[in-house]
Amino acid sequence: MTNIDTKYMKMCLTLAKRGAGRVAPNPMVGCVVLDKSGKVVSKGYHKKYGENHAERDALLKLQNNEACGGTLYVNLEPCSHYGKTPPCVDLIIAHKLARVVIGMKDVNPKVDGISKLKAAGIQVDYVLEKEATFFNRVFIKTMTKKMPYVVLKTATTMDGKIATKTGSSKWITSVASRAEVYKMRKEFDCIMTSSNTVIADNPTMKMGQCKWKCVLDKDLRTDRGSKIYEEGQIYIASKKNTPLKNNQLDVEAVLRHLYSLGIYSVFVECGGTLAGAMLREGLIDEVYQFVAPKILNDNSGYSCFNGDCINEISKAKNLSVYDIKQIGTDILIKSVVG
Ligand code: AOF
Ligand code: ZN
Repeated sequence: MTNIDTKYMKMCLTLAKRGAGRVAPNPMVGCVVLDKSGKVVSKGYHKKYGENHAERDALLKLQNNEACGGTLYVNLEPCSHYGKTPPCVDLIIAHKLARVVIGMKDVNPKVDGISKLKAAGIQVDYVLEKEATFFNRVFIKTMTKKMPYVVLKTATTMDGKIATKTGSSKWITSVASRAEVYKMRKEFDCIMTSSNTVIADNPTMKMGQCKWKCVLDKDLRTDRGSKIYEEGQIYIASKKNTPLKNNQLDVEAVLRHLYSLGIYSVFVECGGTLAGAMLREGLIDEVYQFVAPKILNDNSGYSCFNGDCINEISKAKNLSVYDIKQIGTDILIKSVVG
């Protein structure tokens, strides 16, 4: 791995990011093509679901044989199957590239591009594999598990509380944090919450372009006049349409159903009971936690996760923080579960 390889793979990831929000369930992919002398002759990315893959987008811009003997960088193994477009490997081979540098192997079982490239005498190398894999974590989950990617948002005091014992919670975080939540919702296909949250807070959960809202309402206790139902496509999961597990709605079954509706990412905003149950069941991929500089100083307040009875600290869930930023007076911590 050279600095040059790293530089162009980073460029692929930056290009790929432009497709965010438009390519799901496909991955975000970017591509950079260098000629024999190492000069960049083309760039491309996967713009929209169903449209050209990144490699095709880049290679079709070439006029002559500029890429012959050159290097192609792409953050995902080039495809070898006939899908919405013909295989990218065939085009790479036709352009006579000498080397292909990829970020990660494709998890799509239909794809076997690396061996096809090698069989055609093209050198294949990996670079920034960890970064490229993390970058397409939503695609990896949806492709391998046939389940939507789940991010749980919570907003707490510094002692991890979401409300006082009387249920008072407005507002823990600042106006700026709440505006950030509104922006976040747009990045997901669906917002999910519980009947408890709808009844206790009557939230609007405004979402801009986000298409779906899912309310987990086992006994259909929520009032259809609640603000959450004012906009969006609504899916109410109740015991009438969802199996039960330990006398509660089987949230995994709900998520599978959402996937069958074409929902690939879910943003959960709820209280400690649902958050705790989902964490216990291994249904949360990431946590976005807003922490306000407030301390409740009262153990009988409500905690953001309340789903387990743990005696040993070694049994606590482990998360990996990948992003921290200050939003107004609060801090936003983004972390991956596990
Ligand atoms: C690539 N480059 O830019 C993308 C790839 O439905 P299709 O025909 O577009 O095929 C989708 C599959 O192709 C997808 O699941 C993934 O395996 C691969 N996506 N591959 O080489 C790209 N978007
Ligand atoms: Zn392709």
